[in-house]
Amino acid sequence: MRIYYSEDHRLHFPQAELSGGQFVTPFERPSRVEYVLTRLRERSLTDINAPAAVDMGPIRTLLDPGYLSFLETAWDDWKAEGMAGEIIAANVPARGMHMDRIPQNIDGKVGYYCHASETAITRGTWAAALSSVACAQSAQRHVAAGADAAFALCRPPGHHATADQYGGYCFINNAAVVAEMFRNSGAARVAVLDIDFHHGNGTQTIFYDRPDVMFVSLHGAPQETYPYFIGYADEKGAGAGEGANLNYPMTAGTGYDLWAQALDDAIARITAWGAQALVVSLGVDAYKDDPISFFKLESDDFTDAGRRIGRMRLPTVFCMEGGYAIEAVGVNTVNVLEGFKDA
Ligand code: SP5
Ligand code: ZN
Repeated sequence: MRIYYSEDHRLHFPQAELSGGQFVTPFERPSRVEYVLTRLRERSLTDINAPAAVDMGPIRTLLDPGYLSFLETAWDDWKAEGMAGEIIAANVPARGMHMDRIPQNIDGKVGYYCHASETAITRGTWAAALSSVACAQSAQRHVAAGADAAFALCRPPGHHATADQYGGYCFINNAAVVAEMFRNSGAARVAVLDIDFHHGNGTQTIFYDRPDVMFVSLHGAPQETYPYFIGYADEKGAGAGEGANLNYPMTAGTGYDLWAQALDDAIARITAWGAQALVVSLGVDAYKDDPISFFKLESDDFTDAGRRIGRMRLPTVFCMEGGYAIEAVGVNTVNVLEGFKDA
């Protein structure tokens, strides 16, 4: 399986994440992908390529122009305002306030364009986010040209980013861009299967009213975990998109038996719907030892999950999302890919 990877992910390395009332080293850190690379090489998956230049076309189609220009200049604007530290959102539009008036001040803009203050922006964040989506785009082109599958080793991840908000360690929604590109390259129906522990709120929101892209997510129940305010089972899509959104929220302690039942149901629904291409938001934070999650998957379970996904026999792009049990991220991620190949 071909892999796309850019060293430019290292340009995004915030020093601080607000967690439990303390600033900690972010869970989403550069070493995560080093473990994936090491494991890929150990397993002789060495077709690792730098991505082609980013194509802003599908990104501009999908995302808000004001949001994109905010991301591009946020660091310079923040520094120009005399801020000493990294960009962290402190003020957000809340109930009773204006949700649609964009402040001129950078501190206000940050609140407008952010949905979760654990995520900091630094000098290299924009460049890293572009390199991440470039990997996803190159993977999509490879599959659209006839390959069975490709793996985009994206960092930063993407599935929490909406058309106009960052958060959850995500800035540009890589999986959504891949889905859009599959539509443009001739797939009438594209499914996004999100197996990251967290609900893919960004991807869901971007495609919520679209009948041509189905979004399906297995995740921790919103009553119990981030992103808290979205990811319920009764979110089924809107308007023409009604029926093309499917959530499987699961409670703390969920193990592979229940999780795999949800996966099988998700796969059956995607197949019945008639998807012609598949995007997998591949987070491995459903792992039992993940420090910020509460499912109980074992490393071998990821191989089995990959096998089940592979049996769909769809052209597939895997986009790396979360996974924070750092040493196990490599094994668990590559297990999914190997299970897929062996299906
Ligand atoms: C891509 C992805 O997996 N994003 C996840 C974003 C999670 N944001 C909330 C993090 C909460 C961390 N606080 C955990 C305290 C651990 N005891
Ligand atoms: Zn996650």
